[in-house]
Amino acid sequence: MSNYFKGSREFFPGIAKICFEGKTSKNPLAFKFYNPQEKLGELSMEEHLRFAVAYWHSFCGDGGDPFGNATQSHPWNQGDSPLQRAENKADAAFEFFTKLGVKYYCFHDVDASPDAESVVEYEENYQKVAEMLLQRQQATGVKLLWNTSNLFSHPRYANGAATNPDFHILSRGAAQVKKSLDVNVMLGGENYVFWGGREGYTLLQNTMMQRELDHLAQFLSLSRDYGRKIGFTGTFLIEPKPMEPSKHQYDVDAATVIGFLSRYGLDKDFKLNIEANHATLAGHDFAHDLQVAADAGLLGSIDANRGDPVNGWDTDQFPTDILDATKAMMVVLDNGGLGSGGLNFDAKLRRNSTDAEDLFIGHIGGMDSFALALKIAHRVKEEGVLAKMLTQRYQSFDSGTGAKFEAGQISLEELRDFAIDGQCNRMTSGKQELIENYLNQVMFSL
Ligand code: XLS
Ligand code: NI
Ligand code: NI
Repeated sequence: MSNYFKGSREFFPGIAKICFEGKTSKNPLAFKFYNPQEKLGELSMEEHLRFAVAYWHSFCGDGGDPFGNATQSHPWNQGDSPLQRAENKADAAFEFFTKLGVKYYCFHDVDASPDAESVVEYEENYQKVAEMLLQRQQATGVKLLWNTSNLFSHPRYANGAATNPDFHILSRGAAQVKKSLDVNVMLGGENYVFWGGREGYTLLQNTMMQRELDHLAQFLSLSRDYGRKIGFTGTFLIEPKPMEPSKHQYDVDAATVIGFLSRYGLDKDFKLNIEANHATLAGHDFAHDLQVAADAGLLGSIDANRGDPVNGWDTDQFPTDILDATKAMMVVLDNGGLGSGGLNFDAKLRRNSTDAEDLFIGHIGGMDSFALALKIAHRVKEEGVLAKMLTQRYQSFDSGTGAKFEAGQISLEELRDFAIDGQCNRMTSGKQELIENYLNQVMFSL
């Protein structure tokens, strides 16, 4: 198996395989911190981080925004037919994955394959593209972290897919999920994602919210049953997001999705795909939503990106904030990793980033940031200072009456009697500044 794939033509000429050169390197096309084989504990960086490239932003994005046309034109979008262009795109994508040294990728059905109005034509296109992708996976060893169906771009989905008030539209969404699951199994996908793009509503007075939620649960259950029937053994993932495009999205944040999954008995097959920029749009820290998912045993995978604190929308920037990434990696390490999940760069170049090398530079920055964050988080875990502080902070529950309380062995009257021992007005410092300073100190020591 060759680890370098070049299709009939090279789409990133002049860019060679990206190598690790260390933190003093001045080469923008080299890793400063991401050294794939470097071990941290039992696992190498590559095994801890399981990076993936997102097909949609990297190979379909063109820099266009609601106020202006495309700024980035891609050579792979030239070709006589939609399927020829899809094949060019696949060549460009696998050239990019292998030059960057990323082992996983993710895609929506219509990122990779030409969309069609007719279900049958859609399926035929997708089947042909899946064969192209399989061939390139086999040639390079690159694997599918997850695929998903785009149930939000086409006009038919203006009122949602699984929660559309029109059953005909729901069925069309189901046809897409069915085919995407077929393709997933064919490509050996490790997870399958549902992002509820337009599953939500804008006007309560024309919406039967409870009925829509029941439909969503039914849609997910049928998808799960079909996936299991055809041999999908991976994890189904739901990706929470609070707004954009809908006003009231049903999958607002991790806590909401966890409540939904357990209410409908879906929490055995579904986990969460937490995206940094979605967590911040919901008014949370990235690490908060990761922790909520981890505490429920449902942290499945990560869409690694970041928002801009000044903008109130999903800017999907490459993650370069080391402290933020460190806090995320601390949760991931405490969770014992991401299992079959990974870190997918759901991130796009800025509108004014127009050189071919910029796509590499964006990913290199994201990979270096998470590599450094992993090193810091690993060091913090090894030193055990924070773990010790945490144990001490809660030690009054470790023995005596506190332990009985946790075990459900005392009454409210006994709690009252415990309170009169005189210590119930004491103050204990949470040491916030000390912890913040400590994290910075570890960061600068590496
Ligand atoms: C959009 C989402 C989307 C999902 C996959 O905001 O992040 O890209 O990751 O549908
Ligand atoms: Ni995402
Ligand atoms: Ni997003």
